Amino acid sequence: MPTLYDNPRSRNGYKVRLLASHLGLPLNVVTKDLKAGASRQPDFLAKNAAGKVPVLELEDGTCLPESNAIVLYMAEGSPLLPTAPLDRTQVLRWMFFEQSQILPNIGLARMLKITGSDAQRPDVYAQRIEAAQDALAALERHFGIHAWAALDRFTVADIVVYAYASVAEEAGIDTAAYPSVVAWRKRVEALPAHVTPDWGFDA
Ligand SMILES: N[C@@H](CCC(=O)N[C@@H](CS)C(=O)NCC(=O)O)C(=O)O
Repeated sequence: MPTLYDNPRSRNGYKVRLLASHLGLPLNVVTKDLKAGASRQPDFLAKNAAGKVPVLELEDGTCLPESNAIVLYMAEGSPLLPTAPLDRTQVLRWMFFEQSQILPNIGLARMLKITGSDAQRPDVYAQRIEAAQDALAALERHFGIHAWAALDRFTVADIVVYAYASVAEEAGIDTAAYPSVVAWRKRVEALPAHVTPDWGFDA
């Protein structure tokens, strides 16, 4: 069984666990204490030179960092990752958008907020909130006319975008301005295989 190095607060790790639930794939989840610097120890840096979770370690010892790369690897051959070139490119388009527009903005604003650092670094926090609101506005325009992210059905694009779009409130953003995003989040949460972010740690 593959091992996932992760932390319960990591929404990047949650993408992988949420996908594992949708695919019915077993994972051995190992918690890395990020506050204690576990991801920067030599043994972990040998698994991911960037010193970040999540990392998926395969049974042959191969280590795969980067949440979206892990998701692509795990979903290969499943209905959640289309094979037709244009369909797959639509999925990748949202995965790139997530890494460039959603994760760095909602993710950092959330981290500043939940650690209380938003008051110490108000300029950084305000800049990230503004960019996060731009990203949410783009999602609002999309979900105003589309039920799902990439195609006319649920794919891994929905999983990766959901991971941080679902914690906008934790970043300090009022989502009342994004009703179509909220409605799409509810569609994701209503799927039978949906699990909450703490899922997998007691497995
Ligand atoms: N682009 C990476 C980002 C990974 C990342 O930022 N991980 C955070 C937790 S969500 C982390 O490990 N932080 C600890 C550190 O940087 O020491 C991905 O999508 O997996």
